[in-house]
Formats: sequence, structure tokens, C-alpha cells
Amino acid sequence: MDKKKICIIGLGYIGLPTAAMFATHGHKIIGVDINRPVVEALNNGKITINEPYLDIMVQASVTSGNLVAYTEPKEADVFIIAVPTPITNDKKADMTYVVNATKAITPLLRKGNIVILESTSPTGTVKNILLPILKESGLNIGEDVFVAHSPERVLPGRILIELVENNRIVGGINQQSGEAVKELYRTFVKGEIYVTDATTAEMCKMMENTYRDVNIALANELAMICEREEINVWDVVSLCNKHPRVNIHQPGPGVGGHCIAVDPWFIVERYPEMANIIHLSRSTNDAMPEFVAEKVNRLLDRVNGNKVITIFGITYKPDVDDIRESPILHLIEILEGRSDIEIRVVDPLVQHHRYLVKDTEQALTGSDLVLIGVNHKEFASFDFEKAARTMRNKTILDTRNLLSGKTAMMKQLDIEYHLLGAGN
Ligand code: SAJ
Repeated sequence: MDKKKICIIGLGYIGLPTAAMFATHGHKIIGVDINRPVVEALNNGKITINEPYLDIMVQASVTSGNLVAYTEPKEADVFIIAVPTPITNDKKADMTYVVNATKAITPLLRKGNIVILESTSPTGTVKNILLPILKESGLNIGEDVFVAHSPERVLPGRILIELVENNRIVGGINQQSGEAVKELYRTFVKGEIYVTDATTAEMCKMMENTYRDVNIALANELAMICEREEINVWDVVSLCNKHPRVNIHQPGPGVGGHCIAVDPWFIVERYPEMANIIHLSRSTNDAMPEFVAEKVNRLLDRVNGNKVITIFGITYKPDVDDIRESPILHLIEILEGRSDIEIRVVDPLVQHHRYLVKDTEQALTGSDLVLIGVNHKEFASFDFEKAARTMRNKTILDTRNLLSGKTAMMKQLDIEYHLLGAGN
């Protein structure tokens, strides 16, 4: 296809990789972000988010002149909206950024333009929010301007691979819009591209993450039941999954990140009387830090006076530096309610946190409990000997099943090992 001028609004975890991908395939990209330091850094070829290989790709895009960043949108052939859709304190979708981005591009629209919404959005967003604003341009939307929702589906940590390999959904406001947007993404998407209507695409995106949330909630509920039954949930899950049609997810200390812990609420908000399983699953997963805190309290209450807990890993999942909505941060907040607990954090991927102790030996010295919060690759080579030497009480609580293969070694070193969902 011809090379296009593409204006991408929002240069975060989705907008920036998408910009770099289009730019390295020869399109001219106008990257837009309201955050001036992000724009300035980008124009110097530097990025402010951590994602494998993204730095190299962005640098190449900027050096080639195919990616230039601004704080305001400019005229283009295609407009892609990739701004956040956060959740308010009362669990409602905050569409302010989508509204503002749509308003900002409307005066720039010309005949033949394409507008794509990539941000995860509640059903009806294209129809009820985007279209009325775009119509203010005076153009015939659908005939002069093509509009579609094409939700991103990439997994943080694998974004550049998944942008190319994943199947993609394009929800057009009409067939022409769907086909035009499909052709554009063909630039780099090697997976299938399925064209549907905008509202179906919106529902698919929310439901994909909700599917994960509900299944994780099932695993977490099972973990709590297995604790009572005094059997090991990780064995139960792994053995159940030997069945050809069963895929129970992994239990853990809760669900974090900006997607799975958020998107189900968009469905609950619109259909509170019907979305019962979805609501209950969200609440189950949100309650996991509390369940872990109770276990921590039971273990620490065996120690007289002040107690020390050393938490390994506070990011929302392994091998990323992102702490947004991390369940371990929630656990820390609960533990902060006790004045007799000193909290220390070890996390090689995190640069700043109020309890971060950079030196692991120092973090372990005098500690009464090590809590494995995230299974970062680095932690698999946990130095048990060092821990056994310097901890005051040699106890480990593993919420991720990271160390269960090493119980013999722990026994030798007199380390007491507790595993979430294993009734010990
Ligand atoms: N988790 C569990 N048990 C599991 C799987 C995950 O407790 O079996 C927890 C993780 O520890 C983490 C959270 O869930 O705290 C989410 O992690 P994740 O790796 O499953 O997903 P995200 O949030 O990083 O990315 C998801 C992906 N969605 C799906 O897999 C359906 C990704 O493809 C989406 O693009 C992304 O949300 C998004 O942006 O919506």
C-alpha cells in the first residue's frame, strides 16, 4: 500500500510500539503526547518505557526521520487514538482522554481520512462518543471519513512480537471502514485480521481480558479451598490441566496491571444486574492480597516484638518493571496498618520504592519472613544459603510456586517453607 502520514495520539505502552512499527515499515509518523518530557525524549531517540527491543526500534524510526513527536496533533491521512482509558475510584470507565483526543483531531479531518480507536473502550464508545464528535467536522462520516475500533491485544514484555504475530480484530462503522483499516494494519500484521462491526470489536476486547480474570478467580478460589483441604492447589491445577479440555489458570496474590484488573469493570458498569460472574471474579481477585496478608500475620505473630518481612518482587507480573495495580503493593498497604512490622522490598527491575533495599544481603539480615511476591527469572536462583545465614527466623512464604522444587534444600538449611494454596 502507499506510504501514509499517520498521526498517533498517545505514546504509551501501545501507541509508541505501534508508531515505531509503522515508521520502520516506511510510513511517516506524527507521534503525539500531552506529556512534554516524553515528546522531547522521543525526538532525541530515547524512550521512557521499558519493553524489550523498543528502544532500538524507536531510535531507528527517529533517525530515519519517519517518527517525529509533538504535543498536539497535525494533519494526516490516518489518526490512531491510543490513549489510556483508566478507571475512576467508583469503578467507572474514565473516557476523558478518548474524548479529548477525538476533539483534538476533528478540526484536522479531511476527505479520505481514517480514524482508528485502539484504546480499550466500553461497548458503544465509537457509536456514542466518537461519531458525534467527528460529525462536527461537517464531513460525511462513513463515506468521507472511515472509522474503526481495532483493539490492541499485545502482552507487555512481548509487545513487538505480538504486534506482528497476533490475530487482530477490526470493527468498522461500515464495511468500507473495516476494509480500509484492515489494509493499513496489513503493513506489519502477520496474523489474521478479522473485520466486524465496532461494538462487537469493543465487546471482544473487554471479554478477552474478562475471560482471563474469571479464570484466575476460579484458580484463586480453588487455592483457598485447597488450603482448607490441606492439599496443594498447584498440583491440582497441573493435574486437572492434563485433561484435554481443561485449562485452569494459575492462582496467586491477585491480579494487577492496567488491563485485566480494569476492563471487567467496564462490563459491570454497563450491565450491573447481569454481569454477576464477572463482578464476583473481580472481587475475588481483589481480595487475594487480604488473604495473603492473613497468612503473613499468622506467620509473623509467632515472633515476639517487632518483626521484619522482606518482599521479593512488587511488579504486577514477572520480568516487567511495571508496578501499576500490583497486588503486592496492595498487600504492602495492608501490612502498613501494623506498626510492629518493618517492610523491606527486593526487586531488581524496580528503581524506586519507599521500602526498596538495593543490597539483597542487607534486606535479608535480621528478617523474619521472606515473601515471594513475583516470580522474576532472577529469583529462581534465590540464594538459600545466604538467606539461612542472615535471617533471624528462616521462613519463606511463596505466593507464586517459585521455589516448591527446592524443598529438600530448604529442609537441609532448616528453612520453613509455606506455599500459597498448599495448606501449610
Ligand atoms: N495472573 C494470574 N494467574 C494467571 C495469569 C495471570 O494471577 O494464570 C496475573 C498476573 O500475575 C498479573 C495479571 O494476572 O498480575 C495480568 O497478567 P497477564 O500476563 O495475564 O496479562 P497483562 O495484563 O499483562 O496483559 C493482558 C493480556 N490479555 C490477555 O491475555 C487476554 C494482553 O494480551 C492484553 O493486550 C493486555 O492485557 C491489554 O492491554 O489489554
